[in-house]
Amino acid sequence: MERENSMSQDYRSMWETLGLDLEAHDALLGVLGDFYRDIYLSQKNRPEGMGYFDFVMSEVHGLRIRELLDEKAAGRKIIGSYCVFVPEEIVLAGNATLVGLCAGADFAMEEVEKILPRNTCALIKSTFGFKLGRVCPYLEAADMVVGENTCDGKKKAYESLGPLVSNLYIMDIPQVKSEKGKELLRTEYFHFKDAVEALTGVTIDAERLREGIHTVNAKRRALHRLAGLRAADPAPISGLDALLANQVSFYDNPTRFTDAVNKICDELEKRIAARQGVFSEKTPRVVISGCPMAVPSWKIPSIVETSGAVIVGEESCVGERGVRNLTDGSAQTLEALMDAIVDRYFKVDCAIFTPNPDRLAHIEEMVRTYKADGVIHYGLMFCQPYLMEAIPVERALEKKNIPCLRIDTDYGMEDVGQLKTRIEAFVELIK
Ligand code: BJ8
Repeated sequence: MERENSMSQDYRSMWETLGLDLEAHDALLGVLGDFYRDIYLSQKNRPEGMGYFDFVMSEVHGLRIRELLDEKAAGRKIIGSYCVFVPEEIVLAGNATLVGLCAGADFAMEEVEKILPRNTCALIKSTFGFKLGRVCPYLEAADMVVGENTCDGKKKAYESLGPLVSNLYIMDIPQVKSEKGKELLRTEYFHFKDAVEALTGVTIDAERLREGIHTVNAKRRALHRLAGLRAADPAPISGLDALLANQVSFYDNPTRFTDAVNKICDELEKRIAARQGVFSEKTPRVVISGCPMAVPSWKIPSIVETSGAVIVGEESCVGERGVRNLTDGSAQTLEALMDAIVDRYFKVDCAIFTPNPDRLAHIEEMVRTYKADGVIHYGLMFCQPYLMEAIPVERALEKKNIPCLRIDTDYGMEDVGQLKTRIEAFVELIK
């Protein structure tokens, strides 16, 4: 107990040094803790390996921040990002650590709406809320924050974020999958490499980059393994827990994370062999597709999995869209390895691309692979790319007799009752 007290005291002074608003931060952690207990810890039959992720979440603003500050003290730099187009391979090769900064909760909304229009998507608003409310230790610890020109909302919002942070780096992202588009991505990734080198003072050579590729590939392979095991019926892990693993991948030390995921996969393989699941066999199976779900946006998965269905895959940047392809690390030269990175990221089928047929093909492939009975399309209100794409996605799926439910929502809780009714009806339909 004494040790716990001194530890939390230690964290408080750490948060204070980072410039956090302690009172607001306490309130945030309080709400988060309750939310986590109600949604996560109340689940039945969880794999034991989830204990690791519970621990990481309980220390997400504590021990992990302490580790990052220790890394900084030892000369390493921290880079924050809002998008899976920021290549972690390059960051690691430059002796820096990448952390995800997207947030999945409303905070300081009154302040946010003085800077951004009300009809901005919840993810962008949340980014500003965490900055204006001074409650995100990751953002405050970052030596560089990377904003990317993806959707209109983000790219214009970064113009307003610039004056609020001292270290914003903007990366341009193509919108068309053409040769010209690929050339733009290549140019931008070389610029980014230069910027990382300037920040860290480390020259990125082929060997360092190959090592970075190796580390990130191992992490993605572990997540592929986890995803593959979810094809089993009964499902050996809940969608909520699998989502949590994907969310933690944005914060945790990559090598330690890879080990934890592989460990849980070992356990899941045993569960599958013993036909043991978190839900009974023949529980209706759902793929979630759409906008990324950053911590703690657990509203939809929690409703789905308390309405008689299990989520077996996420077509999302916090999920398969973000991790699905590996980077070829076999080349010898720095140029060729950089090209391999460009090739890998150019396949990310974000809805900001026009046209974007690969995403639809991937959703259908996931339905087949994970033997899903239907798709729930998750769109954040005012997110034009995903809401626009939701309509052709729904039509194409229905043509193939794959039921699809389109949900437009935000981070608020006002629509929970209505969503539950719609999701329960959908689960009845796909049974
Ligand atoms: S690669 S999905 S992480 S841009 S929800 S802010 S799109 S208005 S998050 Fe994304 Fe990169 Fe694409 Fe993935 Fe805009 Fe939509 Fe908001 Fe969004």
